[in-house]
Amino acid sequence: MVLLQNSLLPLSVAACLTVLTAAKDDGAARPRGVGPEFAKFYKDTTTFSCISHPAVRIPFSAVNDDFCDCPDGSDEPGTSSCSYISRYSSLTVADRPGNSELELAAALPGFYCKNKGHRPSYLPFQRINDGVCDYDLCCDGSDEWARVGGIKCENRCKEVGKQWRKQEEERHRSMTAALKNKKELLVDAGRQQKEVSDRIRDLEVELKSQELKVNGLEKDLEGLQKQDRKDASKRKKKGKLSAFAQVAKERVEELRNAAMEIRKERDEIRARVKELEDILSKFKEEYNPNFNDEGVKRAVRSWEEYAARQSTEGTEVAARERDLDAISTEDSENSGINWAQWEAEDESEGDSPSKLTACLPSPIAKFVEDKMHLIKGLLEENGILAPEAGDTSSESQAVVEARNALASSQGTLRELQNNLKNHKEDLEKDYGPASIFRALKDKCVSKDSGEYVYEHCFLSKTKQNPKKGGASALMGNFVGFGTVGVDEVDESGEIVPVAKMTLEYANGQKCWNGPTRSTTVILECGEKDEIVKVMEDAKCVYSMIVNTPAVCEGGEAEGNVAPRQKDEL
Ligand code: MAN
Repeated sequence: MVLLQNSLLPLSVAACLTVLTAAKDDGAARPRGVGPEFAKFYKDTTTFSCISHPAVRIPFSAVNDDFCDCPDGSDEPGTSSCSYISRYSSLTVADRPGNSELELAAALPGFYCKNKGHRPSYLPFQRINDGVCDYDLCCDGSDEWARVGGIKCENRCKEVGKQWRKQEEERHRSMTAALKNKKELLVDAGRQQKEVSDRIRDLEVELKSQELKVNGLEKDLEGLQKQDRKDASKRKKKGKLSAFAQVAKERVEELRNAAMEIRKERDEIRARVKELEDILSKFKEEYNPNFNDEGVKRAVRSWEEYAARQSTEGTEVAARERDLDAISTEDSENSGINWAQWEAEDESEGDSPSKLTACLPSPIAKFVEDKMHLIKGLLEENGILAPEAGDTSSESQAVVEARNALASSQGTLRELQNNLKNHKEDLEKDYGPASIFRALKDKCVSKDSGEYVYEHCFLSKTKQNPKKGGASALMGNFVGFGTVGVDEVDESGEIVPVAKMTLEYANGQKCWNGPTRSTTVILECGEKDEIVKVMEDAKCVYSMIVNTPAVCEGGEAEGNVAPRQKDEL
């Protein structure tokens, strides 16, 4: 409808009267509620073409006549009669057949408030002449131009503007500080990332050299063990011979002592015999053969026979004496037995495998020896062959030391391998845009709220600490980044959904009769890291609003940003 249909409508009358009176300050007169950027559409004061639908033309007098003629509401910039048309969300209006959703999108952002002394803004059309002074968007009070119910909204732009400028200055200062802090975070994150890359490089070098060291020590141990086995085998055999030699030596000693004892007794007896023989010799020489004493003559004859027998044994006795002289000495050469030689004797010739390998060419001998040790080890491990007594206990100090050195070196190698793995995994991990959260990892912030002090440790965990004491509840461990749509009021007062970055924490302490605790941390740009608000959206399902410079826009100038892993490695 172009013409006024209902003259009873007071707003319509007022609208007709004020169609061109409201916005004259930008050089040309503009209908009430039209912002300077839309002035060009209202220049023709005879006919008005709807902005988004220029084919729909109406007399200019129908602009701001409090009746909605244009599908985009552009003919009513200063009244609320087209306010059902949304700027962002489209509506289907059943009583307006033919109007598609697109056609119903509003062409204008709202009612333009000049707000002289402050800053202009657009007020949602439904708030025009609603009897409420909307000083938040229209500090000059121009939205209540019809004075519905006698309301008069005074111009408060001076004080509102002053307050706003103060807030803006603070906001600007805060944003400047936030950006400075963000840059510091970026630099810190870049430095930390570089440290990880450098450490990986160093670890790779260390690992290679440690591998070589372990290989060398393995070979050393192998060689020493082999030598040890040989020595043990020698010792074992030599042991048997030594024991035998020891016993023999002791026995020989006993016999020699006995022989010497007997020789001594014999010499004493000999001395006595000699004494007797001398007596008898003298008796033979001195007796008187003219005395016909048969007994004396028989005794002399017996003596003469005895003396003749003795002289024939002389050489035999001399030889035995020499033997006894030799036996009596402890000097091994003279005693005829070289005990030292027996004790040190290497009887490896008695070792049948060694005997066998000794006949083989050395590479084959080595192969056979290795195989034999392997088979022997297997048989011992499986209980088929009893392990050689003192196999390990008889290990030489050199082998023990080599084994310890190898074990310690292998431990260091394992440590290096784990370290390298952890560092590589860390480098692959998501630390957010430009890896900025690397600089915040494990940093904790807390907030006193109700019965608890809540704690948020970036990329680590969230916690609920009871103020009255008692155990704290883990509200989740970090699982990753996410996004959430949050409704925000934009500059024109419209509620618009905005995507916010989140940090997700899950698998916290089990809730009695409920799920395990979890937290969504919604990140907002702020000068410093702080928890702004904590909510329990459902039983044991929490959300926190956390301010941090890390999500403020900008600041990623070259040099601040952590290099990408690919470039880095
Ligand atoms: C504790 C707190 C609360 C939670 C209840 C559930 O009191 O962790 O946040 O709702 O346990 O029993």
